[in-house]
Amino acid sequence: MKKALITGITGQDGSYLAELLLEKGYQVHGMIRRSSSFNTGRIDHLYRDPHEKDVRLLLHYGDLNDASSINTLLRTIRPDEIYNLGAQSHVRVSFDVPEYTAEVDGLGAVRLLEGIRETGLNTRFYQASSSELYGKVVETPQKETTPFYPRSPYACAKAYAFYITMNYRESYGIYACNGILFNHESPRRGETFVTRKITRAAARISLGLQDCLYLGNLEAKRDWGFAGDYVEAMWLMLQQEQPEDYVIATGETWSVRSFAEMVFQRLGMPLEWRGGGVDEVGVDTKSGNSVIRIDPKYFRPAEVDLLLGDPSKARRQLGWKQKTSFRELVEMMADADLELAQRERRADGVK
Ligand code: NDP
Ligand code: GDR
Repeated sequence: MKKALITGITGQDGSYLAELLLEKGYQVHGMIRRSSSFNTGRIDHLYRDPHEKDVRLLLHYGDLNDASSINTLLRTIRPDEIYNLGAQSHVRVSFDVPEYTAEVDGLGAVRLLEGIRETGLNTRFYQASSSELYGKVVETPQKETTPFYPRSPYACAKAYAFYITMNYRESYGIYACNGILFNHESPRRGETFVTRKITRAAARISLGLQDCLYLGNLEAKRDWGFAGDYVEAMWLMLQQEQPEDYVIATGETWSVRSFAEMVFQRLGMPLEWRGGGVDEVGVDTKSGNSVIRIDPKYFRPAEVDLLLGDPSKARRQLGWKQKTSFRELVEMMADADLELAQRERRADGVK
């Protein structure tokens, strides 16, 4: 039975990847952080008491900032594959905690790679690289050969992780790949990322649980796919003859404004925009209420204006193709958050 170690298993991607690897018959080990509140909500449905028979999902405390915990996990688990998904993954927050972000997102990768090198394990390594590496537009669509231009402490930390992964591959012959993944979303997306923030708020507004949603830059454009499709690409990258780096994207780009329009439309609130700049509002044309307002605190010191990926190498070499369209993604997220808001309203009524 193949053994995989996932860092960041409690996150959006970690939960989908754990599902995929369990389906494929792997024994899945996840590194989790000690937290004073529950942080395993996304994987609770996969978890079984380890005292039961044939349990294939095993969780271990550790931290990407703690090399000793990493080395202990590598020595005891001896994984065939490591997926390094753990990160302080919020770009805006990385401006507030730049040093911490560099530690986890940058040095975390080299701690794992050094662990593989030191223990001499024949472990394949996946690094969660990001389209944020492209940052300021140099060329579109962005592909594996497009130069990087990081625009945030997050992207700078991920640039170090990208190059150290490449360097350990070239220096020590470790099978190590960078997946340069463009934004991918799902009903499990963290609630402070813009897509989920919009679907969550729109659903609550549609049921009268909330009045208004505050956003930052509506003009930013992103290449948004479905996380469930993207974890398949991570696995495929580690099953090839040669380790290489791949862009994973849809090849379409949409603005934050368009995303919001589609979500509010789906939930029965067609939007009209009035005013401009920081005074712009999104009005629900049915109720006449201003349901979207701008709060400059969500603007970033440096913004990534446009991301649009070219996934043709992944299509050609991995046979990977996205299954879920942008519209299907919007509807999946809006519908899931409507259900969640309905449950909240019922729970409120019971109180
Ligand atoms: P999430 O923010 O949902 O999950 C991040 C995970 O990292 C969580 O499990 C978190 O644990 C864990 N983590 C945070 N800090 C540490 C630490 N110090 N040590 C160990 N684990 C830690 O991210 P996603 O699932 O969306 O993304 C997965 C990876 O892919 C990240 O590296 C992200 O930067 C990268 N990426 C994501 C893209 C996207 O669009 N989603 C696109 C490109 C790259 P806890 O639950 O305890 O907080
Ligand atoms: P991003 O995702 O920075 O692309 O990083 P996010 O959803 O945070 O922002 C996307 C764009 O929306 C604009 N925006 C807002 N963003 C947030 N979070 N909140 C708001 O209120 C808001 N209003 C407008 C942002 O300015 C930005 O342009 C994600 C993360 O998952 C990274 O870990 C990953 O590497 C990249 O995607 C690819």
